[in-house]
Amino acid sequence: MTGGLGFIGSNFIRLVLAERTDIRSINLDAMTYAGNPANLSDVENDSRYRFFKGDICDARAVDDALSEPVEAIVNFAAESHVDRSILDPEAFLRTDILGTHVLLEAMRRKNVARFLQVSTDEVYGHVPEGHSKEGDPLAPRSPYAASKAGGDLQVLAYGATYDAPVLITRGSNTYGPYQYPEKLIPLFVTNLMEDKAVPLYGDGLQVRDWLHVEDHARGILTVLERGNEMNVYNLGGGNPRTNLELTESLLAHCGRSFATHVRHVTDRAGHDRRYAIDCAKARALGWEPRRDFTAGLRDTVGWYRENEQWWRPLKSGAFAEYYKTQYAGR
Ligand code: NAD
Ligand code: TDX
Repeated sequence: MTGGLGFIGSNFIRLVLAERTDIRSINLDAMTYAGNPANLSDVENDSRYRFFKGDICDARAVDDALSEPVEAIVNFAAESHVDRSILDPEAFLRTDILGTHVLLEAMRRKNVARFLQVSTDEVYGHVPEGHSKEGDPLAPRSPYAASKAGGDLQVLAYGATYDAPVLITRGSNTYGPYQYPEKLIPLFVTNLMEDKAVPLYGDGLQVRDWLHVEDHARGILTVLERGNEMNVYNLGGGNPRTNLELTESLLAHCGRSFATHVRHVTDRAGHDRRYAIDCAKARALGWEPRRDFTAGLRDTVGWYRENEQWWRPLKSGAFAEYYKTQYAGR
């Protein structure tokens, strides 16, 4: 798999090592700012796990990682943060589109039996009402979402043109342990722990559907093992919340008040108001989210409280510079 030092990929590897004793995992990751070896420090010595440092856009690095035969490629590697895609889209086009292409070519060269592309509900764009189904038109509205949609379209085109054994999952907003603290939940929780205000975009009435990372990882594994080729599967948490509601919950967990710890800031450009997906197809494979959102959020806040040594170093250095660029004067 690729991108296994990131948030969802590392949780996926941990799940597979724990629950599929017959599966070996090879992880190709470029170690960008989001790729963190500490995410897998507990399994790095497991003999069923092997790490290759390399870029998915580099065909030679991909071939090195595929020097022994593999049964499947699961592509988690991506530039994944919408706000960064607004500041600097090029890296998104490169990894999320070109990188996907390089992996698809490697799949063909090496006759890999299955290719799963990890995608996102953001490719459907803003959904004013109802729930997006897998066959709905793609209408991405951020450079990130457009790059992911470009990746999805290539994957499906390889399926149609070369009869390639491809699958796609489209997950909703994911939360849980080991999430880089640029995304809403870990950013807000760690800011509150540092006694800093949290930057809420616009009116805070945007709706996101929250999925625990263990449920997301399990959904990807279910589709990998039981999904039908050339099919897309939505994986949603079924926990729609406005950012305002979520912020209130996080403030309560951290014992802070709205008046002192929320800073209203200018809205994100092109900010999608609502995502919502229909997950009947994935449910028909036997998958459903297991984690209750109230308990999942409480446990997640608890994890960041107990793992300061994991997130504190991430918030200094380059992140502090990014934070200034993204939020100062907003
Ligand atoms: P992340 O940013 O935490 O991790 C991305 C990983 O990919 C990092 O380890 C990074 O080093 C690696 N990477 C980046 N560019 C690379 C390249 N060119 N070559 C090799 N490795 C590279 O991302 P995440 O939140 O774990 O997301 C994983 C996947 O799931 C992404 O494809 C994302 O689009 C998708 N997704 C994320 C969410 C979410 O809420 N986080 C929801 C739905 C879908
Ligand atoms: O500082 C913030 N203030 C704020 O109000 C940040 C970082 C976010 N927000 C809002 C924007 C969104 O409406 O919170 C919501 C969630 O924001 P993010 O955590 O940046 O996630 P989002 O933009 O919804 O995208 C996420 O879910 C889909 C992931 O980053 C993507 O990788 C995934 O595909």
